[in-house]
Amino acid sequence: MRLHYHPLSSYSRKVDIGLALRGEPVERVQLNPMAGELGSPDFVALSPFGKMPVLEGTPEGPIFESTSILEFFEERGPRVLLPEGEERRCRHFDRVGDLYLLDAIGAYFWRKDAATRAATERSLGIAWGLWQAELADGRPFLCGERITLADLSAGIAAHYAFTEGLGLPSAIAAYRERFERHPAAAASRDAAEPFIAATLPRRQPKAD
Ligand SMILES: N[C@@H](CCC(=O)N[C@@H](CS)C(=O)NCC(=O)O)C(=O)O
Repeated sequence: MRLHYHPLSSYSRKVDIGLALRGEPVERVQLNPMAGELGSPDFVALSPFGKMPVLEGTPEGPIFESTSILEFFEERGPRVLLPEGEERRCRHFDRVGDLYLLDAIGAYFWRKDAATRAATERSLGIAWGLWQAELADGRPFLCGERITLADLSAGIAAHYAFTEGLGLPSAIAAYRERFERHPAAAASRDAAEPFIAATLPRRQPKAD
C-alpha cells in the first residue's frame, strides 16, 4: 500500500502520524502540488476531489479522506487510534478538530488578511475551549495516556497555530509539547517546517 501525501499538508500529516502510531509499514509517495499533480488524471483517479492524502493499493481500491484511511487500518486491528468504548468520542473530536481547527488554520495559512484572521481566531478560540474542558482533569491526551484519533488534528493544528502567530492558551501549548514529544509527531513537525518557510512567498497578501 502507498500513501500519497505531502509533509506540509495537515491532513496528510494526520494519516502519517496515525500510521506511525500504529506501526504500519506503508510506503510514502510525496506529491508535488506545485507541479499540478493534484489535478492530474492519474491522481484524480485515486482521489476524485484532487485532495491529499490518498491510500493506494488496498483490497477495496484507493481510499481518500484522512479519517477513512485511518479507520480502514483500525478495522483490521489492532485498535490503537480508536480505543474500545471511546470510539464515538474519538470520532467526535477528530471531526471537530478537522472542521474548526485544521480548516480554520488552513484558511489563514494561505490568506493573511484581517477578516480571515478574525474568523480563524474565533473558531480556534471556541475549539480550544472544548479541548481545555476535556483536559481539565489532568489527562495528557483526550482519551487518556496515549495519543488517539481524537488528538491528531488538534496536535497538528496547535503546531500551525504557533507557526502562524495565532497564539495558544497555556494548557494547549502544554498539550502541543506533549504531542510533539512523541517521535512520530516530532518527525512530522520537522518534515513540515522547511515547507512552512518555503511557501511564505505564495501566501496572500503578505503578512505585515
Ligand atoms: N477532508 C479531507 C481534507 C483533505 C484536504 O483538504 N487536503 C488538502 C491538503 S491539507 C488538499 O489536498 N488541498 C489541495 C486542494 O484543495 O487543492 C481529508 O480529511 O482528507
